Amino acid sequence: MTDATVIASRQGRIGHILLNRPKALNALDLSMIRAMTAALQGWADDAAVHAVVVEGAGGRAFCAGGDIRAIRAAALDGDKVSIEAFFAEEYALNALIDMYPKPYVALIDGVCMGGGIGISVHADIRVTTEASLFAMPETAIALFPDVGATFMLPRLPGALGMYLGLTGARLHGADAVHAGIATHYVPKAKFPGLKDAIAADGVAAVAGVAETLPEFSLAPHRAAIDRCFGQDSVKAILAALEAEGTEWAHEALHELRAVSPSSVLWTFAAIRRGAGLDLKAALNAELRLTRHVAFHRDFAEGVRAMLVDKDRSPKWNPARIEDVSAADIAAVLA
Ligand code: QUE
Repeated sequence: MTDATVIASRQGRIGHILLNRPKALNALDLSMIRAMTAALQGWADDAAVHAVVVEGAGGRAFCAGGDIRAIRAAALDGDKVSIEAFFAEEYALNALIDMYPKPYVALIDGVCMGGGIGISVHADIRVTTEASLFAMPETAIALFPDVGATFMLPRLPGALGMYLGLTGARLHGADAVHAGIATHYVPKAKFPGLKDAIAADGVAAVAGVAETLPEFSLAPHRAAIDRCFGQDSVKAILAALEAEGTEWAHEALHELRAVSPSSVLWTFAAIRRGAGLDLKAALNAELRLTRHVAFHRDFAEGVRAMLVDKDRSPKWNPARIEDVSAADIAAVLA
């Protein structure tokens, strides 16, 4: 066994990447981003490699995100260079996956959030199981849905992307296919053999084991999602949710009131802006946004509350969406 956090190997006609940091739910640190990038670049021109397959080790997660604790530590040290390196190289990897010259298959079993979405959603084939769990939960730590999510979310049906990006709502595997975040739904029991089947028969092997989808669990709320999250401002979204008067709307409102108020506002603007950008331009806009957001007091506080002290009781400043000044948000988005 190796203790490398990324294990890249050739297997028949495929290149295989195993994210191997299971205790951190395979969250990406800079060395893993660099190792993945190097493996993909090496296989891009290798005629013997027909496809790349990416998986997470440990059975619990594909990839839970990025090394956000390290970003917080760098921000508290005023270390702009490290923060820039992390996000620039992570987003370059996301773009490389999008433009990759051969099929890239993400086998997503377990948790797939944040940075995990970035190394899967731009892929040609994104396979989920009944145990997959997707989310863009960054408003909870006062970041914003990045890794190309400002490009991806506004392209989901209706206002689903705005709902997912602002609230961090979680989707199970089949729902992720309905939403367009994943492409195939395969029983977890068939996952162990899938890589070998792709190595032997090519990516068509995935369609061979895909199952019919159960119904979209958000189907009963799709109209309300569009009604509420399709509004032209965060203020109007809050008012629409209050007017809705259902349990679903009450829960969505509760989520929006719990996450960073400033983050809700810059996330709304970033997702709106991403609707008009291509992926490269969206990633560039995201990189500029990280230069401000990583140094916002809410980011240090959000990561403290969710990932460092784990008290899950962040003290946001300003504390309410209504108290955030438009000028502060405009400065972050500049
Ligand atoms: C919101 C987030 C993230 C999160 C939790 C949130 C996030 C992220 C992680 C994470 C999870 C496991 C790890 C790790 C980071 O958690 O972006 O290093 O081992 O990366 O509520 O946005």
